[in-house]
Formats: sequence, C-alpha cells, structure tokens
Amino acid sequence: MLELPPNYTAVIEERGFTTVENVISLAEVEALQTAIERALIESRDDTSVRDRGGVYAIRNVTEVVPEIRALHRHPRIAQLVAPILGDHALLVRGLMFDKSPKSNWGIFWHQDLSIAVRQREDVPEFGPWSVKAGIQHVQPPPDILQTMLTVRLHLDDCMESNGALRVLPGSHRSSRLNMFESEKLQQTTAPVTCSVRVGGAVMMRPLLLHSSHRATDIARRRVIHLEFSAGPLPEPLQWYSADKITSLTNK
Ligand SMILES: O=C(O)CCC(=O)C(=O)O
Repeated sequence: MLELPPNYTAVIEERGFTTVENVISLAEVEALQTAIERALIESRDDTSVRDRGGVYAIRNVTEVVPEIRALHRHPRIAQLVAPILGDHALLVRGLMFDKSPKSNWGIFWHQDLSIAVRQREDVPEFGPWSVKAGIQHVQPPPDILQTMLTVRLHLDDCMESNGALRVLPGSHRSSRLNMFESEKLQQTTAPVTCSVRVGGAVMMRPLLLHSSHRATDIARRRVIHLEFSAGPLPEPLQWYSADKITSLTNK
C-alpha cells in the first residue's frame, strides 16, 4: 500500500495539489520508458507526436502506449485517485511531456481548460471547440473541471533545474479565470515548485494555475500526465476515452 501524506484529500481541496513519492517502482518506470521509446519509433509520422526540434509531447499517449493506458488498473494510481474522485473515477485522457536538451521548452501560467471527447455535440455551456491531433476538444463548464484530478507521474527526477512544474496554491478555487484575475493571482500568490523524484507523482486540479520554465541543466524530464474524472459527461457527450479505475472496492 502507498503511504499517502497526512490530510491528503484536505490538502488537495485547499491547495489544489500535492506530491507523493514512490508511487511506482524503478522497474515499472523503466518498463514505461521503454514502451514510450518504442511508440516514438513506431509513430514517427504521427501528428499526435508533436515536434519542436525534438519530440516534446505525445498528445494521446493512452492510445499510442497500451502500458500507459493500463495504468488505470494500477492499485497505487487508484489509491491516489479514489479518495478524491470516488471509486467510479475514469481515466479520460493521457499526455506525455518530454523536456530534454533536444527539446527544451517552457509554458506560461495557465489552467487546463480543455477536455477530449468522442465527437462534437452542441451542448449548452460547452465551448469553444477545437481539434487537436484529430481529436475533438472542448472547454466544459467549470463544474466538470472541478470533478477532475490530474496525476503527473514522473519518469525522471524532476527539480527546478530541469523545468519542474510551478503552481499557485489555492488558485483552483477561483473557478475559470480571465486574464486580469489570472494576473492578479500571479502577483499576489507565492509560486511553489513541485520537485519530485523518479517514480513519484504530482496530483493537481486542472483549474490550478501552473507553468514551467525551460530546463537550465541537461537532465531529461519525462512526465506522464493522466487526467481522471469522477464520472461520465452529460449526454450525448462522451469522453474520448473512459477507462474505469480498479479501486480496492470495485475490482
Ligand atoms: O509539463 C509541464 O511542465 C507543463 C505542461 C502543461 O501544463 C501543459 O502543456 O498544459
């Protein structure tokens, strides 16, 4: 069993994020690294593998790497997700972010506002729509995002120097922010750098303001970003993928 930090659910509620070390073993990390390398070789011309000099993200990594999709069945992932979203939580999207000397990038403060869905359905309060790597994406109303949790699983040690995620604690509580509200929080909230060792994870609410710097050293930084939701979307909308977690109670 995984040792969760004290007040795990209260901390995520209050601050919008927390970190947990040793979620998966080094052997599991290596198996995932190998599976990703294989997928990158096999899908060289695939638009889901975006390129800026080198590969820096695999957009639909749960489709491309079956070993990553299978993480919804991992008991320790269920242990992280079920206390926050309940026993019927679904893995609804997976991305892989890579920072390396070949592809060093940063991203400014933002909230994760888009979800991936099976097909476009015009439902009130859902929009705007966009297509990314051939998949329909939409901005849902904030109450959908408030019942989601992202688990960022680290396949390398990740420190300030290799571009760790930075977050503004508590910013998820302000719902969807406009530019002025976001700037105000950037000026008034002290950022926290989420340093995590290989095999550890950052859990965060998608509405938490987050950013990351370009790496200043050459250490690679691979992160598997898994988005979970508490349940299905309002009909007729459907998550692009929806794999139920295997929690200790719904095996
Ligand atoms: O992995 C990172 O450093 C940030 C990625 C991110 O937040 C995004 O692309 O939305």
